[in-house]
Amino acid sequence: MVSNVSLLEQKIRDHPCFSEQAHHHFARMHAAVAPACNIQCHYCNRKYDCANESRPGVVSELLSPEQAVQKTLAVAAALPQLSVVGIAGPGDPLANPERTFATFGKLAEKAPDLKLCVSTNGLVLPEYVDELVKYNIGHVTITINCVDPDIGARIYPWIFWNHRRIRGRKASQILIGQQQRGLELLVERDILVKVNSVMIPDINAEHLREVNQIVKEKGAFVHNIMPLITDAKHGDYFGVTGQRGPSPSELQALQDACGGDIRMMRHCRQCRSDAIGLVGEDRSAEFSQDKWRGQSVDHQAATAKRIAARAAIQRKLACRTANKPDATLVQLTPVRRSAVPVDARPVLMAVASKGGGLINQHFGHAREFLVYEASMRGVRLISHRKTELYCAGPDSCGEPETVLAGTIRALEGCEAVLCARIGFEPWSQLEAAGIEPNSEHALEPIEEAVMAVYQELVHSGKLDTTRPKQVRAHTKSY
Ligand code: CLF
Ligand code: SF4
Repeated sequence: MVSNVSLLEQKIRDHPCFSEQAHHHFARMHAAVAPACNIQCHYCNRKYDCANESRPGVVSELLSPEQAVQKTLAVAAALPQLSVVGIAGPGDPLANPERTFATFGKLAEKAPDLKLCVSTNGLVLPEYVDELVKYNIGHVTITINCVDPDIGARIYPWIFWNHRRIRGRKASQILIGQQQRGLELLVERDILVKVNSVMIPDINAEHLREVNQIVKEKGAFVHNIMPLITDAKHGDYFGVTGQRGPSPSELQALQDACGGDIRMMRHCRQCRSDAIGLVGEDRSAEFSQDKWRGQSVDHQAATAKRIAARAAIQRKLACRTANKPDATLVQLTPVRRSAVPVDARPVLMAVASKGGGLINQHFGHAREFLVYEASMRGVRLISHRKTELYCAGPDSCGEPETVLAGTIRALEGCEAVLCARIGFEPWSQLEAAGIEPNSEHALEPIEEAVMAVYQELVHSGKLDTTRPKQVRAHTKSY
């Protein structure tokens, strides 16, 4: 008999959003088949993708269900590490039920090895739970920004409900009721639920602790608190009225205050509704219509190849984590622990990685850095920081100072940066900024390398109880 733990393990181990470890290795793709939406969020402009999962200001290519299925099969044949197909926009998938379920129905038939996933604002979720079960949708995301209608009225100007537009507090009251009922029904049917919440300072930031408590009690599996990203250029209400988003330290403090016995997602990239690839990379440009239209795919061969590729990744991970009870928390070894001063302070380190859970990227080629915290408790992923490409090849090398300065700014608060290689110029400038470059752990697994560097820092005496001046000055604003 299969235990509940192993069933859960099977559900999450290759889902890049529900498992932090899986996001280094397994790819997802989004089928952008859902144009309409039934509510209005103050952080949304309908010209762009649904901002409940997507980074604002992104426009995806809308497909018919038939086109989406054809594209998915072509992508799934080209990317054997693909494990999940999600529908997350560009509007709300459940406000477009025919298109959404036609796509899922065909995919379940033609590529039954792929996990199906959907993301919704929750307004009509209770009405579609049976349908989700019917199509074997194992993972659902609900965006829940509040459980108090007075707060909701400041986020949602209206909803479209029973053929009428409803505004203000009443609208939020209906939306909240539907979201909570939808959550309860999904948990009853053993569907894993991720709750997304957009953190909006001075509106719902403090209130999200209560949201966290409630969704945790109701059985949500993971909570993903994302920052509001505003820009007047996006044309949404919050952007135009100057509503600010949270700073990285405000976001981290809230994520740390929540957590407890619910997983907190910290690796979300707010990806576009036609995203393809590992979380953190976007290969959608490689799959434009001319690449997959009319292409014939041998489904059986492609399915067998995917199954074999995913099994090989799982075997590799099993070997790597064989002696570690929790792969996301690499502990100090007991011998080392006894030698470390009990008050050794935590350290943030940036990591350049192309995926695979390894330190395998040149500093100058990184468009984003993963930020890990190493402490006496172990190593954990805190966030990611985006940056401009520092080195774009020989033509641009030599005059990239301003980009490098921007990268160093993006790494504020970090005391080391781990990468596969790094040039002399950035090395010196990072050191001058109080960030220690380190390429000694190239191609090693990230968590082990971060812990090894932490131990070196501790044993070298560099970690007294205070931080170096330059770094401390930076961390105030980060
Ligand atoms: Fe897509 Fe969302 Fe499914 Fe993931 S994304 S529908 S749960 S397969 Fe993942 Fe992208 Fe964050 Fe979403 S990183 S935006 S959480
Ligand atoms: Fe926009 Fe998504 Fe909100 Fe609809 S649910 S208004 S598409 S952000």
